[in-house]
Amino acid sequence: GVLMMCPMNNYLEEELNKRFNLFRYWKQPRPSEFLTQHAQSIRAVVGNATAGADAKLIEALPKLEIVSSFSVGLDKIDLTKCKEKGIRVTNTPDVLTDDVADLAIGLMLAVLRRICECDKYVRRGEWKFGDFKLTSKFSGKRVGIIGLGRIGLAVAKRAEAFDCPISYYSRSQKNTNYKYYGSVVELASNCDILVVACALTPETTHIVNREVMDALGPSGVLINIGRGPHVDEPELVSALVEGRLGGAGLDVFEKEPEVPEQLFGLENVVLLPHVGSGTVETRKDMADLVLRNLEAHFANKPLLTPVV
Ligand code: 8YV
Repeated sequence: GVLMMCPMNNYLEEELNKRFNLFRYWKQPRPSEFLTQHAQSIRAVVGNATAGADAKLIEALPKLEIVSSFSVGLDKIDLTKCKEKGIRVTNTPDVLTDDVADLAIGLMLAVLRRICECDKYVRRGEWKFGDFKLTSKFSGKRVGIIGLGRIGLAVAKRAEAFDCPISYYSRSQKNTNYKYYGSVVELASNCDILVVACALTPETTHIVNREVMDALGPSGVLINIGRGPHVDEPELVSALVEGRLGGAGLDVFEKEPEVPEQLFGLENVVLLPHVGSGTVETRKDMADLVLRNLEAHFANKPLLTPVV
């Protein structure tokens, strides 16, 4: 049996249902009774960025062999526990890199050029009463990236085409010509646009704190396409409300789908409902990767994208 944790993709759900004995966790009225009842038959869990496999779930499923995540992020999976118990883990890297990096650039342009506000201006019929006010140029702005992994590099490559000087922070310096800063505050002090593109771990939780936001400053822009908890959200809200930060483009939030309402009235902010990988093409590729990892596992073949 395969346990799907929450609704994520219709094609994936249909295919899992065709190929395996599929259980839908979110449809269970009594989750803990359900787990006790099927503990002996569930051998795989399919999770995503919303619901993965925490210690409690893993403990409840003694026959669990593999957790296959419909996401590149692994923050909802207890990896230590999986290692301990010999449970394999897979994710969906690479196939979503382009989409997430594209969206990061989209957010930069949307925030600086006020694309969403301009659209509202036209729809509200305000254009006939005067031109929209001037906005800020994107090309040539200094882009700082936290985390130079697959997605961070793809953002860098795109921003380079806009003549943006690139710098980055990561745990260790990478083999690249981009400028390295050994601290996030230093990076933020030396860029105009700061992008969060690292994995969420205990070390990177609130990696963008008040000090970092103040270093970015009143003309700086924060772009978060990582995870909500990378940013101290109450501090972000007050920095934006008080004008200590120039703007923000956010695809992720601390308590999704809750978004701080104080942000709704700010025109220097663009808010997206966690859609970084949300294209028809990429979600299909992610689903196929989950399916192929599960098929490989149950056929005793090498996994395609193993993490553990
Ligand atoms: C997905 C994501 O939003 O890959 C990730 O880490 O956050 C996303 O691609 C999500 O898991 C889709 O359900």
